Amino acid sequence: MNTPWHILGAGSLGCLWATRLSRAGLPVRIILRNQQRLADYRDAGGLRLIEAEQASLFPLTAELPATDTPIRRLLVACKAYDAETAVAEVSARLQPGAEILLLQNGLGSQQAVAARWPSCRSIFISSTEGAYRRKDFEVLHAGQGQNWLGDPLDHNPPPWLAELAAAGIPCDWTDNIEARLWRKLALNCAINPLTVLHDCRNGELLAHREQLHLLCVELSLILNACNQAEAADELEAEVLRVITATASNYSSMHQDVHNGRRTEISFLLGHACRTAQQYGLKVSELNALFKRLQAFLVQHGLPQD
Ligand code: NAD
Ligand code: KPL
Repeated sequence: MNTPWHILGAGSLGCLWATRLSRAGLPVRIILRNQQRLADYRDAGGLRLIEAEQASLFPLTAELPATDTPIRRLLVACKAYDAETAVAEVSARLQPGAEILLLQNGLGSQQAVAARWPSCRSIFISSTEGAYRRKDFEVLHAGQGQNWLGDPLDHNPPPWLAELAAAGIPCDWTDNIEARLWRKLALNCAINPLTVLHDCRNGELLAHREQLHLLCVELSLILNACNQAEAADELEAEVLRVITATASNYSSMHQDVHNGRRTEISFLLGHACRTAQQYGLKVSELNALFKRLQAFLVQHGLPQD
């Protein structure tokens, strides 16, 4: 019998993973926050995945955090600010040596989970796939991408990696997952806050080249200081490339703010500024950007962390 995949967080990426794993014949159980969400899920009849305009329904088993089924493999698909609390709610069910896969953007939440549950194996994931919820329990697969998986403490890939590929989940193992996460964090720090403050699409940032340059210089300083020289390589050129390739898109942070949703700022720009402080680095552009963004969020009735 295959080890069941427990999916914690039935949002965009959680649904995208759960439905593809189930379609491949693997046992999947989704964990919903409370009785109300469970009742809503039962009314919906399952998870719906929309791909190439085709909708498919997956009536997966759903359960509450407090049930007593043991967990050997847990995919945490919550936002970074919810991840540690969500894992805590199911921690009594985690078996010794259980695997915790962490799908969060940014940095900080993965390290918090890995440090708090050291008897589990924490696997970090950096994802460039795109999905969004059309309504509760209905997800649209909007962008092809890649999932990089890695474990900073153990470079051996897990034996089930091929299961993911067979389920149509694009994935690769990396010995340096932190470099991948740092690189994405740096791109997000250079692009996302400016799109919020200028209320613009990614492409319009090309009018702010000097500011982008200064941010990339400071981000590279941070990356080099914390041994992530690989992630600093040609950072500014990649920022400009991403801005051009996604010119007509709104960044994910812009979309969050526009829709009145909490951002993951603490795990992106906040993490970069805290790291600079730890290393005694002077990063006045990043600090000023962080303060302006926090003030903007407060003015718009959103949490500043
Ligand atoms: P989402 O908001 O769509 O889904 C998160 C889900 O977690 C929600 O359904 C929420 O109710 C649930 N949740 C929160 N706390 C919970 C708890 N205690 N118990 C059970 N469920 C709980 O988020 P998302 O867009 O899927 O993003 C997840 C992570 O993946 C984020 O860090 C995001 O930045 C990253 N990411 C998302 C995408 C994307 O296209 N959506 C792409 C790349 C990376
Ligand atoms: O990942 C992104 C986002 O919008 O969050 C990109 C497109 C790279 C912009 O930072």
